[in-house]
Amino acid sequence: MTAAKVETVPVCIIGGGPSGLLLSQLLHLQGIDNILLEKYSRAHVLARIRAGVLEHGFARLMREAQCGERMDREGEIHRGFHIAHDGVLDHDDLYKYSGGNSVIVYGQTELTRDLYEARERMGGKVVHEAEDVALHDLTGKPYVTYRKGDETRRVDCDFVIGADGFHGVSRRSIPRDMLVEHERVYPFGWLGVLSRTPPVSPELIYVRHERGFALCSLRSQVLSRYYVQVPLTDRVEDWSDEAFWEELKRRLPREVAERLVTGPSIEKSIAPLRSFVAEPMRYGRLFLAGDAAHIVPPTGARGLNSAASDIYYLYHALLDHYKKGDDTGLDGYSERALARVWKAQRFSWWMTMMLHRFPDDLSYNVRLQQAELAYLFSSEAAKRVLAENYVGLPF
Ligand code: FAS
Ligand code: PHB
Repeated sequence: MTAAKVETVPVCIIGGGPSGLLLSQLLHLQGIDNILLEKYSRAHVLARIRAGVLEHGFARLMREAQCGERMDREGEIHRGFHIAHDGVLDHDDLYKYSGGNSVIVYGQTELTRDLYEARERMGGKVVHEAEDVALHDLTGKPYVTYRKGDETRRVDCDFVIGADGFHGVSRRSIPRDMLVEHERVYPFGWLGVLSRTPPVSPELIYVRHERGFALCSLRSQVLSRYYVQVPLTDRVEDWSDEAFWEELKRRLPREVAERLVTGPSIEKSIAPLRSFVAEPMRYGRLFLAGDAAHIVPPTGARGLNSAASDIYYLYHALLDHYKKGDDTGLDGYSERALARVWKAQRFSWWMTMMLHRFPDDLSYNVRLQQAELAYLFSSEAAKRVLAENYVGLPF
Protein backbone atom coordinates (compact mmCIF):
# COMPACT_ATOMS: atom_id res chain seq x y z
CA MET A 1 0.00 0.00 0.00
CA THR A 2 1.47 3.40 -1.02
CA ALA A 3 1.75 6.23 1.55
CA ALA A 4 -1.44 8.13 2.28
CA LYS A 5 -2.18 11.18 0.13
CA VAL A 6 -3.67 13.87 2.39
CA GLU A 7 -6.25 16.42 1.29
CA THR A 8 -7.81 19.16 3.46
CA VAL A 9 -11.35 20.48 2.81
CA PRO A 10 -13.98 22.08 5.06
CA VAL A 11 -16.65 19.40 4.39
CA CYS A 12 -16.27 15.70 3.52
CA ILE A 13 -19.46 14.07 2.21
CA ILE A 14 -19.81 10.27 2.24
CA GLY A 15 -22.22 8.98 -0.42
CA GLY A 16 -22.98 10.01 -4.01
CA GLY A 17 -26.75 9.50 -3.99
CA PRO A 18 -29.17 12.45 -4.22
CA SER A 19 -28.55 13.60 -0.63
CA GLY A 20 -24.77 13.85 -0.87
CA LEU A 21 -24.75 15.28 -4.39
CA LEU A 22 -27.35 17.95 -3.65
CA LEU A 23 -25.50 19.17 -0.57
CA SER A 24 -22.16 19.09 -2.40
CA GLN A 25 -23.58 21.19 -5.23
CA LEU A 26 -25.32 23.72 -2.93
CA LEU A 27 -22.17 24.21 -0.81
CA HIS A 28 -19.99 24.57 -3.91
CA LEU A 29 -22.23 27.37 -5.24
CA GLN A 30 -21.65 29.22 -1.96
CA GLY A 31 -17.88 28.77 -2.21
CA ILE A 32 -17.72 26.15 0.53
CA ASP A 33 -15.18 23.60 -0.69
CA ASN A 34 -16.12 19.96 -0.23
CA ILE A 35 -15.21 16.48 -1.40
CA LEU A 36 -17.67 13.65 -2.02
CA LEU A 37 -16.64 9.99 -1.65
CA GLU A 38 -18.84 7.42 -3.44
CA LYS A 39 -18.30 3.68 -3.07
CA TYR A 40 -19.36 2.74 -6.60
CA SER A 41 -18.97 4.04 -10.15
CA ARG A 42 -21.35 6.67 -11.51
CA ALA A 43 -22.79 4.07 -13.90
CA HIS A 44 -23.54 1.75 -10.97
CA VAL A 45 -25.33 4.50 -9.03
CA LEU A 46 -27.33 5.57 -12.10
CA ALA A 47 -28.43 1.99 -12.79
CA ARG A 48 -30.63 2.06 -9.68
CA ILE A 49 -34.37 2.65 -10.21
CA ARG A 50 -35.87 4.31 -7.15
CA ALA A 51 -38.08 7.29 -6.38
CA GLY A 52 -40.38 8.95 -8.86
CA VAL A 53 -42.29 11.72 -7.06
CA LEU A 54 -40.67 15.00 -5.96
CA GLU A 55 -42.24 17.36 -3.44
CA HIS A 56 -42.29 21.03 -4.44
CA GLY A 57 -39.66 21.67 -1.71
CA PHE A 58 -37.25 19.20 -3.33
CA ALA A 59 -37.86 20.78 -6.74
CA ARG A 60 -37.08 24.22 -5.26
CA LEU A 61 -33.77 22.95 -3.87
CA MET A 62 -32.83 21.43 -7.25
CA ARG A 63 -33.43 24.82 -8.90
CA GLU A 64 -31.38 26.58 -6.18
CA ALA A 65 -28.61 24.07 -6.93
CA GLN A 66 -28.79 25.14 -10.62
CA CYS A 67 -29.87 21.57 -11.46
CA GLY A 68 -33.58 22.08 -12.09
CA GLU A 69 -33.61 22.93 -15.80
CA ARG A 70 -34.16 19.36 -17.19
CA MET A 71 -36.47 18.51 -14.29
CA ASP A 72 -38.67 21.49 -15.21
CA ARG A 73 -38.48 20.62 -18.91
CA GLU A 74 -39.01 16.86 -18.76
CA GLY A 75 -40.70 16.35 -15.39
CA GLU A 76 -44.49 16.24 -15.18
CA ILE A 77 -46.48 18.43 -12.81
CA HIS A 78 -49.10 16.30 -11.07
CA ARG A 79 -52.01 18.00 -9.29
CA GLY A 80 -53.71 14.88 -8.01
CA PHE A 81 -53.70 11.12 -7.75
CA HIS A 82 -56.18 8.25 -7.51
CA ILE A 83 -56.82 5.57 -4.93
CA ALA A 84 -58.68 2.51 -6.23
CA HIS A 85 -60.45 0.53 -3.52
CA ASP A 86 -63.53 -1.61 -3.03
CA GLY A 87 -64.54 -1.24 -6.65
CA VAL A 88 -64.30 2.56 -6.81
CA LEU A 89 -61.64 4.90 -8.24
CA ASP A 90 -61.39 7.88 -5.87
CA HIS A 91 -59.33 11.00 -6.53
CA ASP A 92 -57.49 13.45 -4.29
CA ASP A 93 -57.12 16.89 -5.85
CA LEU A 94 -53.71 17.85 -4.44
CA TYR A 95 -53.79 21.32 -5.93
CA LYS A 96 -57.19 22.20 -4.47
CA TYR A 97 -56.66 20.62 -1.06
CA SER A 98 -53.06 21.73 -0.52
CA GLY A 99 -53.78 25.35 -1.32
CA GLY A 100 -52.19 25.40 -4.77
CA ASN A 101 -49.28 22.99 -4.49
CA SER A 102 -48.40 19.97 -6.65
CA VAL A 103 -45.66 17.38 -7.11
CA ILE A 104 -43.26 16.73 -9.98
CA VAL A 105 -42.96 13.24 -11.42
CA TYR A 106 -39.29 12.95 -12.38
CA GLY A 107 -37.19 9.84 -11.70
CA GLN A 108 -34.52 9.83 -8.99
CA THR A 109 -32.17 8.35 -11.58
CA GLU A 110 -32.53 11.46 -13.75
CA LEU A 111 -32.11 13.97 -10.95
CA THR A 112 -29.03 12.07 -9.75
CA ARG A 113 -27.68 12.25 -13.31
CA ASP A 114 -28.34 16.02 -13.39
CA LEU A 115 -26.49 16.46 -10.09
CA TYR A 116 -23.48 14.40 -11.24
CA GLU A 117 -23.28 16.39 -14.46
CA ALA A 118 -23.41 19.69 -12.55
CA ARG A 119 -20.64 18.57 -10.16
CA GLU A 120 -18.52 17.59 -13.17
CA ARG A 121 -19.29 20.83 -15.04
CA MET A 122 -18.22 22.87 -12.02
CA GLY A 123 -15.10 20.87 -11.29
CA GLY A 124 -16.53 19.34 -8.11
CA LYS A 125 -14.40 16.87 -6.19
CA VAL A 126 -16.31 13.58 -6.58
CA VAL A 127 -14.31 10.39 -5.99
CA HIS A 128 -15.91 7.20 -7.33
CA GLU A 129 -14.94 3.71 -6.25
CA ALA A 130 -13.72 5.09 -2.92
CA GLU A 131 -13.31 1.89 -0.95
CA ASP A 132 -12.94 1.10 2.74
CA VAL A 133 -14.11 4.57 3.77
CA ALA A 134 -13.50 5.02 7.50
CA LEU A 135 -14.39 7.94 9.75
CA HIS A 136 -11.97 8.99 12.49
CA ASP A 137 -11.83 11.33 15.52
CA LEU A 138 -15.41 12.49 15.01
CA THR A 139 -15.53 14.26 18.39
CA GLY A 140 -12.15 15.92 17.87
CA LYS A 141 -10.48 16.95 14.61
CA PRO A 142 -12.26 14.65 12.18
CA TYR A 143 -10.65 12.94 9.23
CA VAL A 144 -11.71 10.30 6.74
CA THR A 145 -9.54 7.61 5.16
CA TYR A 146 -10.32 5.58 2.07
CA ARG A 147 -8.66 3.46 -0.57
CA LYS A 148 -8.59 4.35 -4.27
CA GLY A 149 -7.00 1.48 -6.15
CA ASP A 150 -3.91 0.60 -4.17
CA GLU A 151 -3.51 4.12 -2.81
CA THR A 152 -4.58 5.02 0.72
CA ARG A 153 -5.92 8.54 1.01
CA ARG A 154 -6.85 10.80 3.92
CA VAL A 155 -9.22 13.79 4.04
CA ASP A 156 -8.79 16.25 6.91
CA CYS A 157 -12.00 18.26 7.35
CA ASP A 158 -14.13 20.32 9.72
CA PHE A 159 -17.30 18.25 9.23
CA VAL A 160 -18.25 14.81 7.88
CA ILE A 161 -21.70 14.42 6.26
CA GLY A 162 -22.98 10.83 6.34
CA ALA A 163 -25.16 10.63 3.21
CA ASP A 164 -24.26 7.01 2.48
CA GLY A 165 -27.68 5.41 2.76
CA PHE A 166 -29.09 2.72 5.01
CA HIS A 167 -26.19 0.30 4.50
CA GLY A 168 -23.46 2.95 4.67
CA VAL A 169 -20.52 3.27 7.06
CA SER A 170 -21.46 6.60 8.69
CA ARG A 171 -24.27 5.56 11.03
CA ARG A 172 -22.21 2.51 11.97
CA SER A 173 -19.36 4.84 12.98
CA ILE A 174 -21.44 6.20 15.85
CA PRO A 175 -20.89 4.32 19.15
CA ARG A 176 -23.89 2.02 19.80
CA ASP A 177 -24.60 3.64 23.14
CA MET A 178 -24.88 7.06 21.51
CA LEU A 179 -27.65 6.07 19.08
CA VAL A 180 -31.27 4.96 19.43
CA GLU A 181 -32.75 3.10 16.45
CA HIS A 182 -36.53 2.83 15.94
CA GLU A 183 -37.69 0.27 13.38
CA ARG A 184 -40.62 -1.69 12.07
CA VAL A 185 -40.31 -4.14 9.19
CA TYR A 186 -43.39 -4.92 7.06
CA PRO A 187 -44.24 -8.54 6.18
CA PHE A 188 -44.19 -7.94 2.42
CA GLY A 189 -42.20 -6.24 -0.36
CA TRP A 190 -42.88 -4.34 -3.60
CA LEU A 191 -42.13 -6.01 -6.91
CA GLY A 192 -41.43 -3.14 -9.30
CA VAL A 193 -41.32 -3.16 -13.12
CA LEU A 194 -40.12 -0.41 -15.45
CA SER A 195 -41.41 -0.74 -19.03
CA ARG A 196 -41.20 1.32 -22.23
CA THR A 197 -44.98 1.52 -22.47
CA PRO A 198 -47.41 4.45 -22.27
CA PRO A 199 -48.69 4.95 -18.70
CA VAL A 200 -52.13 3.48 -18.02
CA SER A 201 -53.20 6.74 -16.34
CA PRO A 202 -52.06 10.38 -16.57
CA GLU A 203 -52.00 10.46 -12.75
CA LEU A 204 -50.77 7.86 -10.26
CA ILE A 205 -53.16 5.15 -9.11
CA TYR A 206 -52.62 3.58 -5.67
CA VAL A 207 -54.61 0.36 -5.31
CA ARG A 208 -55.95 -1.40 -2.21
CA HIS A 209 -57.13 -4.87 -3.24
CA GLU A 210 -57.86 -8.12 -1.42
CA ARG A 211 -54.98 -9.70 -3.37
CA GLY A 212 -52.64 -6.94 -2.22
CA PHE A 213 -51.41 -3.41 -2.93
CA ALA A 214 -50.54 -2.17 -6.41
CA LEU A 215 -49.33 1.15 -7.83
CA CYS A 216 -49.43 2.57 -11.35
CA SER A 217 -46.79 5.29 -11.78
CA LEU A 218 -44.67 6.66 -14.59
CA ARG A 219 -41.40 8.34 -15.54
CA SER A 220 -42.63 9.93 -18.81
CA GLN A 221 -45.34 9.42 -21.45
CA VAL A 222 -43.32 6.50 -22.84
CA LEU A 223 -41.88 5.02 -19.64
CA SER A 224 -44.12 3.43 -17.02
CA ARG A 225 -43.41 2.21 -13.49
CA TYR A 226 -45.67 -0.37 -11.82
CA TYR A 227 -45.58 -2.20 -8.48
CA VAL A 228 -47.43 -5.09 -6.87
CA GLN A 229 -47.16 -6.15 -3.24
CA VAL A 230 -45.52 -9.59 -2.91
CA PRO A 231 -44.68 -11.88 0.06
CA LEU A 232 -41.20 -11.44 1.52
CA THR A 233 -40.43 -15.01 0.41
CA ASP A 234 -40.82 -14.15 -3.28
CA ARG A 235 -37.72 -13.72 -5.43
CA VAL A 236 -37.67 -11.60 -8.59
CA GLU A 237 -36.83 -14.71 -10.67
CA ASP A 238 -40.17 -16.18 -9.51
CA TRP A 239 -41.96 -13.55 -11.56
CA SER A 240 -42.11 -13.65 -15.36
CA ASP A 241 -43.25 -10.45 -17.08
CA GLU A 242 -46.47 -12.21 -18.07
CA ALA A 243 -47.15 -13.24 -14.46
CA PHE A 244 -46.53 -9.66 -13.32
CA TRP A 245 -48.90 -8.11 -15.85
CA GLU A 246 -51.61 -10.68 -15.10
CA GLU A 247 -51.38 -10.02 -11.35
CA LEU A 248 -51.40 -6.26 -11.83
CA LYS A 249 -54.50 -6.48 -14.03
CA ARG A 250 -56.30 -8.60 -11.39
CA ARG A 251 -55.76 -5.83 -8.84
CA LEU A 252 -56.77 -2.91 -11.07
CA PRO A 253 -60.35 -1.66 -11.61
CA ARG A 254 -61.69 -3.33 -14.77
CA GLU A 255 -61.80 -0.11 -16.84
CA VAL A 256 -58.14 0.53 -15.98
CA ALA A 257 -56.99 -3.06 -16.53
CA GLU A 258 -58.62 -3.07 -19.98
CA ARG A 259 -56.49 -0.13 -21.18
CA LEU A 260 -53.20 -1.32 -19.63
CA VAL A 261 -50.45 -1.52 -22.27
CA THR A 262 -47.98 -4.24 -21.32
CA GLY A 263 -44.47 -4.83 -22.61
CA PRO A 264 -41.09 -6.31 -21.68
CA SER A 265 -39.64 -5.18 -18.34
CA ILE A 266 -36.44 -3.16 -18.68
CA GLU A 267 -35.96 -3.32 -14.92
CA LYS A 268 -37.56 -5.65 -12.39
CA SER A 269 -36.75 -5.78 -8.68
CA ILE A 270 -38.22 -6.46 -5.24
CA ALA A 271 -37.77 -3.83 -2.53
CA PRO A 272 -38.38 -4.71 1.12
CA LEU A 273 -40.45 -2.23 3.18
CA ARG A 274 -39.29 -0.89 6.48
CA SER A 275 -39.75 2.17 8.70
CA PHE A 276 -36.54 3.22 10.42
CA VAL A 277 -35.19 6.25 12.25
CA ALA A 278 -31.81 6.65 13.98
CA GLU A 279 -31.60 9.32 16.68
CA PRO A 280 -29.83 11.68 17.04
CA MET A 281 -28.71 12.53 13.50
CA ARG A 282 -25.44 13.97 14.78
CA TYR A 283 -22.37 12.65 16.60
CA GLY A 284 -19.65 15.21 17.22
CA ARG A 285 -18.74 16.59 13.80
CA LEU A 286 -20.60 13.85 11.90
CA PHE A 287 -24.07 14.74 10.57
CA LEU A 288 -26.34 12.06 9.09
CA ALA A 289 -28.69 12.89 6.19
CA GLY A 290 -31.20 10.96 4.07
CA ASP A 291 -31.39 7.19 4.11
CA ALA A 292 -28.31 7.02 6.36
CA ALA A 293 -30.62 8.22 9.15
CA HIS A 294 -34.13 7.21 8.13
CA ILE A 295 -36.09 4.92 5.83
CA VAL A 296 -39.80 4.85 4.99
CA PRO A 297 -41.95 2.39 3.03
CA PRO A 298 -42.34 4.02 -0.44
CA THR A 299 -46.16 4.06 -0.13
CA GLY A 300 -46.22 7.77 0.64
CA ALA A 301 -43.35 8.74 -1.72
CA ARG A 302 -41.55 10.31 1.27
CA GLY A 303 -38.14 8.58 1.10
CA LEU A 304 -36.20 10.84 -1.19
CA ASN A 305 -38.30 13.82 -0.10
CA SER A 306 -37.37 13.39 3.58
CA ALA A 307 -33.71 13.58 2.49
CA ALA A 308 -34.43 16.98 0.90
CA SER A 309 -35.33 18.68 4.17
CA ASP A 310 -32.26 17.20 5.88
CA ILE A 311 -30.11 18.72 3.13
CA TYR A 312 -31.93 22.06 3.35
CA TYR A 313 -31.30 22.28 7.12
CA LEU A 314 -27.67 21.15 6.84
CA TYR A 315 -26.96 23.50 3.93
CA HIS A 316 -28.20 26.57 5.85
CA ALA A 317 -26.51 25.45 9.07
CA LEU A 318 -23.14 25.11 7.31
CA LEU A 319 -23.64 28.45 5.58
CA ASP A 320 -24.25 30.11 8.96
CA HIS A 321 -21.17 28.41 10.39
CA TYR A 322 -18.80 29.49 7.64
CA LYS A 323 -20.32 32.87 6.73
CA LYS A 324 -21.45 34.14 10.16
CA GLY A 325 -19.62 31.99 12.71
CA ASP A 326 -23.04 31.00 13.98
CA ASP A 327 -23.50 27.32 15.03
CA THR A 328 -27.15 27.55 16.07
CA GLY A 329 -28.20 25.65 12.95
CA LEU A 330 -25.64 22.87 13.43
CA ASP A 331 -26.49 22.50 17.12
CA GLY A 332 -30.21 22.40 16.32
CA TYR A 333 -29.94 20.25 13.16
CA SER A 334 -30.83 16.85 14.58
CA GLU A 335 -33.88 18.05 16.49
CA ARG A 336 -35.14 20.16 13.57
CA ALA A 337 -34.59 17.41 10.96
CA LEU A 338 -36.16 14.69 13.13
CA ALA A 339 -39.30 16.79 13.70
CA ARG A 340 -40.05 16.68 9.96
CA VAL A 341 -38.70 13.13 9.51
CA TRP A 342 -41.18 11.76 12.04
CA LYS A 343 -44.11 13.48 10.31
CA ALA A 344 -43.05 11.77 7.07
CA GLN A 345 -42.70 8.49 8.99
CA ARG A 346 -46.25 8.89 10.29
CA PHE A 347 -47.69 9.59 6.85
CA SER A 348 -45.79 6.71 5.19
CA TRP A 349 -46.90 4.30 7.92
CA TRP A 350 -50.53 5.49 7.63
CA MET A 351 -50.60 5.04 3.83
CA THR A 352 -48.94 1.62 4.14
CA MET A 353 -51.32 0.35 6.84
CA MET A 354 -54.34 1.61 4.87
CA LEU A 355 -53.48 0.14 1.49
CA HIS A 356 -51.68 -3.18 2.01
CA ARG A 357 -53.01 -6.64 2.72
CA PHE A 358 -51.40 -7.99 5.88
CA PRO A 359 -50.80 -11.77 6.02
CA ASP A 360 -52.58 -12.25 9.32
CA ASP A 361 -55.25 -9.73 8.42
CA LEU A 362 -58.02 -9.83 10.99
CA SER A 363 -61.49 -9.05 9.63
CA TYR A 364 -61.46 -6.11 12.02
CA ASN A 365 -58.35 -4.65 10.31
CA VAL A 366 -59.88 -5.10 6.86
CA ARG A 367 -63.02 -3.24 7.89
CA LEU A 368 -60.88 -0.56 9.53
CA GLN A 369 -59.01 -0.02 6.22
CA GLN A 370 -62.34 0.30 4.43
CA ALA A 371 -63.59 2.78 7.02
CA GLU A 372 -60.34 4.79 6.72
CA LEU A 373 -60.84 5.11 2.96
CA ALA A 374 -64.56 5.80 3.22
CA TYR A 375 -63.86 8.59 5.71
CA LEU A 376 -60.95 9.95 3.63
CA PHE A 377 -63.07 10.47 0.55
CA SER A 378 -66.13 11.75 2.41
CA SER A 379 -64.31 14.50 4.31
CA GLU A 380 -62.88 17.72 2.91
CA ALA A 381 -60.68 17.95 6.02
CA ALA A 382 -59.31 14.43 5.49
CA LYS A 383 -58.52 15.20 1.86
CA ARG A 384 -56.65 18.31 2.97
CA VAL A 385 -54.59 16.23 5.41
CA LEU A 386 -53.73 13.74 2.66
CA ALA A 387 -52.87 16.48 0.18
CA GLU A 388 -50.67 18.60 2.46
CA ASN A 389 -48.61 15.57 3.47
CA TYR A 390 -48.26 14.26 -0.07
CA VAL A 391 -47.11 17.56 -1.65
CA GLY A 392 -44.72 17.97 1.28
CA LEU A 393 -44.95 19.67 4.67
CA PRO A 394 -43.01 22.95 4.98
CA PHE A 395 -39.24 22.72 5.64
P1 FAS B 1 -28.83 6.51 -1.32
O1 FAS B 1 -28.90 5.21 -0.66
O2 FAS B 1 -29.61 6.89 -2.51
O3 FAS B 1 -27.33 6.98 -1.60
C1 FAS B 1 -26.29 6.62 -0.72
C2 FAS B 1 -25.02 6.49 -1.56
O4 FAS B 1 -23.94 6.19 -0.66
C3 FAS B 1 -25.09 5.34 -2.56
O5 FAS B 1 -24.76 5.80 -3.85
C4 FAS B 1 -24.08 4.31 -2.03
O6 FAS B 1 -23.41 3.63 -3.08
C5 FAS B 1 -23.13 5.19 -1.25
N1 FAS B 1 -22.43 4.46 -0.17
C6 FAS B 1 -22.94 3.49 0.64
N2 FAS B 1 -21.99 3.08 1.50
C7 FAS B 1 -20.86 3.79 1.23
C8 FAS B 1 -19.56 3.82 1.77
N3 FAS B 1 -19.22 3.00 2.77
N4 FAS B 1 -18.64 4.68 1.24
C9 FAS B 1 -19.00 5.52 0.23
N5 FAS B 1 -20.23 5.55 -0.34
C10 FAS B 1 -21.14 4.69 0.17
N6 FAS B 1 -38.22 6.78 -2.26
C11 FAS B 1 -39.33 7.37 -2.77
O7 FAS B 1 -39.64 8.51 -2.41
N7 FAS B 1 -40.13 6.66 -3.67
C12 FAS B 1 -39.78 5.40 -4.11
O8 FAS B 1 -40.49 4.82 -4.89
C13 FAS B 1 -38.63 4.77 -3.61
N8 FAS B 1 -38.25 3.52 -4.02
C14 FAS B 1 -37.11 2.96 -3.50
C15 FAS B 1 -36.68 1.67 -3.90
C16 FAS B 1 -35.52 1.09 -3.35
C17 FAS B 1 -35.09 -0.31 -3.79
C18 FAS B 1 -34.78 1.78 -2.38
C19 FAS B 1 -33.54 1.16 -1.75
C20 FAS B 1 -35.18 3.06 -1.98
C21 FAS B 1 -36.35 3.65 -2.54
N9 FAS B 1 -36.76 4.93 -2.17
C22 FAS B 1 -37.87 5.52 -2.67
C23 FAS B 1 -36.01 5.69 -1.23
C24 FAS B 1 -34.83 6.27 -1.96
O9 FAS B 1 -35.29 7.01 -3.05
C25 FAS B 1 -34.04 7.05 -0.95
O10 FAS B 1 -34.87 7.85 -0.12
C26 FAS B 1 -32.99 7.90 -1.60
O11 FAS B 1 -32.19 7.07 -2.39
C27 FAS B 1 -32.20 8.58 -0.47
O12 FAS B 1 -31.07 9.14 -1.04
P2 FAS B 1 -29.68 9.13 -0.22
O13 FAS B 1 -29.94 9.56 1.16
O14 FAS B 1 -28.74 9.87 -1.09
O15 FAS B 1 -29.27 7.58 -0.11
C1 PHB C 1 -42.51 5.59 -8.30
O1 PHB C 1 -42.90 6.17 -9.35
O2 PHB C 1 -41.52 4.84 -8.28
C2 PHB C 1 -43.30 5.79 -7.03
C3 PHB C 1 -44.28 6.76 -6.99
C4 PHB C 1 -44.99 6.96 -5.81
C5 PHB C 1 -44.72 6.16 -4.71
C6 PHB C 1 -43.73 5.17 -4.76
C7 PHB C 1 -43.02 4.98 -5.93
O3 PHB C 1 -45.41 6.34 -3.56
